[in-house]
Amino acid sequence: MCLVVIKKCYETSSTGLGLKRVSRVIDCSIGDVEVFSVPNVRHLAENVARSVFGDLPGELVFESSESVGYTHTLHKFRILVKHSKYVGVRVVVRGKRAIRVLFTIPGDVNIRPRCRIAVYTPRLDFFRGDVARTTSVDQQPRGQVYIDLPVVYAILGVPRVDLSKWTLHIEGLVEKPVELTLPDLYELGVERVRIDFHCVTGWSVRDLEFTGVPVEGVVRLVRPLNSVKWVYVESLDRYSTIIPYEEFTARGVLIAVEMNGKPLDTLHGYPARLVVPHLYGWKSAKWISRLVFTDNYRDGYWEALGYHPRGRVDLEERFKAN
Ligand SMILES: Nc1nc2c(c(=O)[nH]1)N[C@H]1C(S)=C(S)[C@@H](COP(=O)(O)O)O[C@H]1N2
Ligand SMILES: [Mo]
Repeated sequence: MCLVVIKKCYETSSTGLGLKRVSRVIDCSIGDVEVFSVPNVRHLAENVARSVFGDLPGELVFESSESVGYTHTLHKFRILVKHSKYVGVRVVVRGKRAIRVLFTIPGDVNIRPRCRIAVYTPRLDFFRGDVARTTSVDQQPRGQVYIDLPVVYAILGVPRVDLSKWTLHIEGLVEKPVELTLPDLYELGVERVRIDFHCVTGWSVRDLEFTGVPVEGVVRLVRPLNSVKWVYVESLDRYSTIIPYEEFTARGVLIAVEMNGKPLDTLHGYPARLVVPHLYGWKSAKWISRLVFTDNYRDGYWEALGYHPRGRVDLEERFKAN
């Protein structure tokens, strides 16, 4: 148990984390470490922390554990630094094996990794063959429990929206970048869909109705270049996420402007949000302000905290695997 093999350390980042006073995230993938209890996991976290940072600035204490689906558990700890500052520690456990340890470091805490930092690049076999043909996920997905209503999340707070100033920028590697108002979106033609929605934490909701612009309409308008591999999404609250281009253009993906026949309410993303039914809910960014077509992977908010670059529900892609 004491022998920890750190396979790779990545530095990951998202602008949104700045609002949480985090300036660096160090994400270590570790080889096959079996853990049986929280004290076990704490010991492991401490070992990894020492090999990454050397001497620790304070004690490493337990904060909480939560299950993520049936397969994963996220254990949170803190390395206490004086004056109530701390470095956050997240250990991702799949089954009985710890697979990654992440450290969230505030700007005013002086602690530096001594290990070599690699650049995280998702495996490119994503782009070979197993692209979803449909956004509907049949039956009850593994590790999900159905509840009646979606839980509202606003990890960076609910932004104030002034519709007279709001536009959606669609840009990057495209022939014709555009900036769209809400009436512009309606003019592109909206469609109504009924979908099941799946949050990575394990809840799902059946039969939500959304109205919005199918992504095909947007793609026809801006004409992405052949080199595009990802769509990076930014929101007014500085939330962000990233979606493989193939999944973004799957049938049924919407830039939604209505839910249950009424404009989205403030909490659900007014004036516009993404609805990507076949990917876990964190990819369905609310209060969107910018879509950037790109050939480069880059973490969004949750991806920077270890969550999967793609997040397919049918494949249970909850956390990064390499
Ligand atoms: N801007 C923004 N978009 C977001 C989130 C968020 O915190 N901020 N949470 C995500 C997560 S984790 C989920 S499950 C869904 C939840 O959608 P709802 O709040 O409409 O139920 O929104 C996603 N989009
Ligand atoms: Mo979620």
